[in-house]
Amino acid sequence: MKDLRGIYPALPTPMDKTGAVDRGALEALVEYEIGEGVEGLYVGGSTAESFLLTEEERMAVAETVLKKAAGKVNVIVHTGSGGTDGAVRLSKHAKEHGADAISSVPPIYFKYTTEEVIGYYRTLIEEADMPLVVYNIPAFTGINMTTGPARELFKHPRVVALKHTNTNMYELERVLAHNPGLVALNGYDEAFLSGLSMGAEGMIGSTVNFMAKKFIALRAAFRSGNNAEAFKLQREVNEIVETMVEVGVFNAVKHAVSLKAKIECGSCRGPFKPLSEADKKRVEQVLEKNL
Ligand code: MN9
Repeated sequence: MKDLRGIYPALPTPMDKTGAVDRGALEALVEYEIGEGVEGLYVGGSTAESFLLTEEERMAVAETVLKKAAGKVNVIVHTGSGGTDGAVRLSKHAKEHGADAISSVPPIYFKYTTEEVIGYYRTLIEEADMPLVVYNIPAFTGINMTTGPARELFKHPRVVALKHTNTNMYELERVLAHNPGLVALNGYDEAFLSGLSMGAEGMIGSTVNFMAKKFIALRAAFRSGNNAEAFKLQREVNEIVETMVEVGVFNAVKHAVSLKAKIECGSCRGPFKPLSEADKKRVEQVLEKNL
């Protein structure tokens, strides 16, 4: 089993002027991230606008990243979908193309019972025969996997990691305490230091795309016990995150990648609204001050 600990950018999906997926830009981004020293890539998550892409596009994105990464770093492919069948197809596809693990948010929109949610995850694991990273993001899905009976899922031997996109650090610590061997990857970049202090052994984040080195330095400061430095770096991150969330985080990340990595990512699909010129300026200024 691959060691999934580490710092991962949640890759955006670069799009050209017509709104089509730009595979060339995505390849360039994969190369850039590996050069920045990340330990893995997270493909097709929230930042990738996965729920705004067709199944074919999601497969093309996963294939492009897996081929370009060529085993140099871990690749986790998010295969979560509105329904079990689609998620199984995406998971089998990820396996065929060499992903190290699949990952999924719980099934969204309809209100499923906990048994149904756990059943969904079990089906993905069994049908794709893959290790799974549970993507817990209750603010988006309305389902919390780290509290109540849903936590049973973490007992499954092939549930190897949790993407904890939640600021409840007590729940993170409790899930880890009850499931030795489970790897936690922090999901909110603005809470990385808190996550580390409660047992996370890495992170998956949208802002990693353009400041991986800052997160690597933050982790190093934490590990060496330099709390003041770790906190200073987290504060700089948070200045950036605050502005980005205000203007729309996914478009802001795409803009920051075009500035820092010199890779044009285009705009997010609707209903997301493209950044105004004033918003772009705000992003540029906050990066200049804190990067
Ligand atoms: O994948 C991202 N989650 C979401 C991780 O966007 C839902 C985070 O990196 C956030 O974008 C970031 C800003 O809140 O922490």
